[in-house]
Amino acid sequence: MDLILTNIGVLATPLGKQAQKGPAQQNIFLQEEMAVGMEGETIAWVGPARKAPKAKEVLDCRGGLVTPGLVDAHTHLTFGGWRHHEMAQKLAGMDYLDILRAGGGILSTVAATRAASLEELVEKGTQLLEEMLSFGTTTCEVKSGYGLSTQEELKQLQVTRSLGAIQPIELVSTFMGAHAIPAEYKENREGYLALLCDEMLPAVWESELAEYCDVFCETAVFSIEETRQILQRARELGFDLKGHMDEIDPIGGAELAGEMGLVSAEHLIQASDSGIQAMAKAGTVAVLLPCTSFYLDKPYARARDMIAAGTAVAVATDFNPGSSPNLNLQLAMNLACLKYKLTPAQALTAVTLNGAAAIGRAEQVGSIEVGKQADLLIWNAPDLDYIFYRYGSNLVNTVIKKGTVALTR
Ligand code: IZC
Ligand code: ZN
Repeated sequence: MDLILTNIGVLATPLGKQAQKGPAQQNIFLQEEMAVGMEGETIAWVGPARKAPKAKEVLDCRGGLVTPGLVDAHTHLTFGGWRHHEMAQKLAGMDYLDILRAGGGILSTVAATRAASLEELVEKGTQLLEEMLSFGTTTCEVKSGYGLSTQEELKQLQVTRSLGAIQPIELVSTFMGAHAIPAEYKENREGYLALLCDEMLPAVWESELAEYCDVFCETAVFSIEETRQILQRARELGFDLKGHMDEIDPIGGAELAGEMGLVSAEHLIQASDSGIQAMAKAGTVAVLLPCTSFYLDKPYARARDMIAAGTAVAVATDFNPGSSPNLNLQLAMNLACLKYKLTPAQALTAVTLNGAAAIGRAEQVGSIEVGKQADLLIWNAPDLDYIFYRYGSNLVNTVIKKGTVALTR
């Protein structure tokens, strides 16, 4: 054994290689006096501490909680500029879509991202990922969607590719050219849809820079019919599919997610009962984003109804410069507990195994089991309840990524 974790206070992990839904979302492995052994990048042994095998290196967890590394299944991580100047508009009562309609919001980030060089975006992304790692994120999905032209989208996706190669957090790349209609197509929606379907999607697929395709299906952004058309084209090319659905207005996004069998649907604040049932039937993971509800002062998604209906629930940050300028997944965990009323066990599953399932990584990460990648956290916490209770502090002590200590605080 290369490395063994001893003196673990409590080991807490979901189990399995697929999303845990319904009652299973609550069924985590929770045990004191355990040890975890690693060989190379892989978990090689899990069992009672008294039976722990010998190892080249021993890491004393000093009675702390150990969990899988956190999986942030929804971020818009690479962008130019910030949007703090929208604070005054926000406080004066303009909401998210008002700001977008006025040419700000996403479109102001598009201008700043187009103006930034690839190197500048990589530099900025590196700093953000360093901060994320310190909060315990070891795998992270990253969307494009601030380029909105073929060349600029490819640039943004290339930034994600470069970032994945130079720092420890593993990145899963999503193409989101259908994030907004760019200013130059304001009077020509059809033209932008044609560009997306006939040029951007094939070029991105050809580039192999993205695995998923996502669409912002929302009032004044992309309609249900447009979303269906874009996702259908993406599916024909070979992309796996996601959708920003029913965030602000209930327009039938969850129903479409179920009908088309998307891998995940995100936000779902306004998802209807029939939409939730359609997702449960299709096995679509609900990726819920409580930091966005908090920041936009909107209602919270009906997480418990979703679990009761048999839909797997994941929780992510939605880190982006507009509606969720927070990259700390621990805060999302606290809100999931306090606002969605998930139990600590359900919330842990939501930010580990179910997050991994939402981005097609449940066979590799998201739980502490022999054969899985050795991505683990040692917490400054005696047990699982504590990390959902002590909100506002960074409680991660040590991050282990692929069997190597990536960070100790
Ligand atoms: O930049 O506002 N919701 N897209 C959909 C976002 C938030 C990101 C943004
Ligand atoms: Zn988003």
